[in-house]
This record gives sequence, structure tokens and C-alpha cells, in this order.
Amino acid sequence: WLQRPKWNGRGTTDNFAGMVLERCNVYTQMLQPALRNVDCQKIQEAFKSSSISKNPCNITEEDYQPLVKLTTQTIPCGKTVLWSKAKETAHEYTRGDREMFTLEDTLLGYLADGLTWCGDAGTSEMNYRSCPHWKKDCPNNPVSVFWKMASRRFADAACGVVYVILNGSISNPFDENSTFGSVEINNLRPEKVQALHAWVIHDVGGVPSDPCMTSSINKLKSITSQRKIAFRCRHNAGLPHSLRI
Ligand code: DN4
Repeated sequence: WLQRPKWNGRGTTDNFAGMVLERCNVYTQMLQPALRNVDCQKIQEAFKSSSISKNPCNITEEDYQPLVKLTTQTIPCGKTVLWSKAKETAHEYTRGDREMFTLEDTLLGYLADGLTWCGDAGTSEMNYRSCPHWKKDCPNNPVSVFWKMASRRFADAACGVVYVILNGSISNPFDENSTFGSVEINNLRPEKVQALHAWVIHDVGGVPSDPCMTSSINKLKSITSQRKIAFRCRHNAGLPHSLRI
């Protein structure tokens, strides 16, 4: 007989702990040698412990504190790249310019990118069958709480000019309910963020009108102005060679 899965989301990624360890080794030994002294074994254990033996609908940011402490990293001013609905484009950009960082180019984001994980109260195993879906089950699940926490910290730490890559091929490139619109924009610090520069990337072939002039981008402009952060917007068909405006 087949037991119905408990949750509506995908289960923990196969070999989750092994993948975290492997990614940690690649990142610290090859990608960012400045972090070569971090203890990947400890990081792997802290990551697993964040959700093991816990109700996966009751995860808090504190559950990630040990992991966060082990993955401390400073991103230089002017090198932060945020994105919304444009993950591939943003990563394509930072692959070509290794000095620029999306959250997924930091150790913490690199470890978790694309993975799913959850445990369950009363067992010390990860749940490989199903995990809570953020909309269908509960918002305070391990993956959602992780990205919200990591995004908040990433934005809070940003300084200098901060870039955001947005998707100009959809009707609302700026979505107030997205992580960028609800977490990151509100955690940029006006005293150290010189400006937010938005790049709205659309399909090659042109757009009927300037995406920077749409009501969606105007909303972003008004939020930044309320927050006393200077704002500039450019659009481009495909990725620009440089994000500097
Ligand atoms: P987005 O393109 O709307 O969403 C990016 C991904 O995050 C999608 O797979 C979303 O799932 C998922 N997502 C969004 N909100 C939640 C949530 N509350 N719980 C679980 N999954 C969620 O872009 P965005 O503006 O929401 O987030 C992008 C910004 O936040 C970037 O600056 C990233 O560095 C950071 N971030 C990265 C990731 C990631 O790499 C996830 C969340 C945030 P769905 O809507 O497709 O179901 O995975």
C-alpha cells in the first residue's frame, strides 16, 4: 500500500548532507580561497541540525544561527546583485564577473541553492518523502525561513551601489510580494547604500515602451525615495556587459 505523503512539497533532496559538504568544499577550496579555513564538517552538521527533530512548520530564524555564525562572509561595497524573477539572468551575469555577488554566490546561498530540506518532530531523520510547500502547507518551513533570513541579512549588509536585475518580459517586474519586494528592499540601509540601480532585462527583439517607465517600476522608485535611497533604472535587451550605469 502507498501511504499519502504528509506534505505537498518536494521532500529533502537526495544526499542532502553530502551535497552540502561537497558544495562547502568546492566553495571554500576553489571559489573563494579566502574562506579556506572554514570547517565544512561543522557547517554540514549545523545545517542538518537546523531542522532535524523539529516541526517543519515551526522553524524560526534562530534555528539557523549556528549555521550563520559558521558562514560569516563580507561582500565588498558596490558588489551586491539582487534579483527578482530573473534568477538565470542574474547568475549568468555573476558567472561572467566573479567580483559581483548574488546571494547564491555567497557561501550560505551557494550551499542551499536549489535544495529542499526538512525534518520532523520525533525523528532524527530528514524527511525525504515530502516537505511543507510554502503556499499549500505553511510559511514557516525550513526552506522559506532560510531564504527569508539569508535575504534579509544579505540586504542589510549591502553597501555602496546595490544592483537589482529585474525581468522586463513580464507585466510586473517589481513585485511587492516577492522576496526582493518584501524583504530585501526594506532592509537596505540608506546610511551606507549609495543608490539602487535597477537593470530591467527583456527579451531580445525590443519592447513596445520603456520598461523603466511602467507603473511597476514607478512603485519601486517611490519605495526607494521614501526610504531615502537614490534610484536609477536602465533597461536592456539581454544582459548588459556591465551593470555600471
Ligand atoms: P522570485 O523569482 O519571485 O522567487 C525566487 C524563488 O524563491 C522562486 O523559486 C520562488 O518560488 C521562491 N520563493 C519566493 N518566496 C518564497 C517563500 N516565501 N518561500 C519559499 N520560496 C519562495 O524572486 P524573489 O524576489 O522572491 O527572490 C529573489 C531574491 O531573494 C534574490 O535577491 C535572491 O538572492 C533571494 N532569494 C533566492 C532564492 C533562491 O535562490 C529564494 C528566495 C530568495 P515560487 O514562487 O517559484 O514557488 O532560491
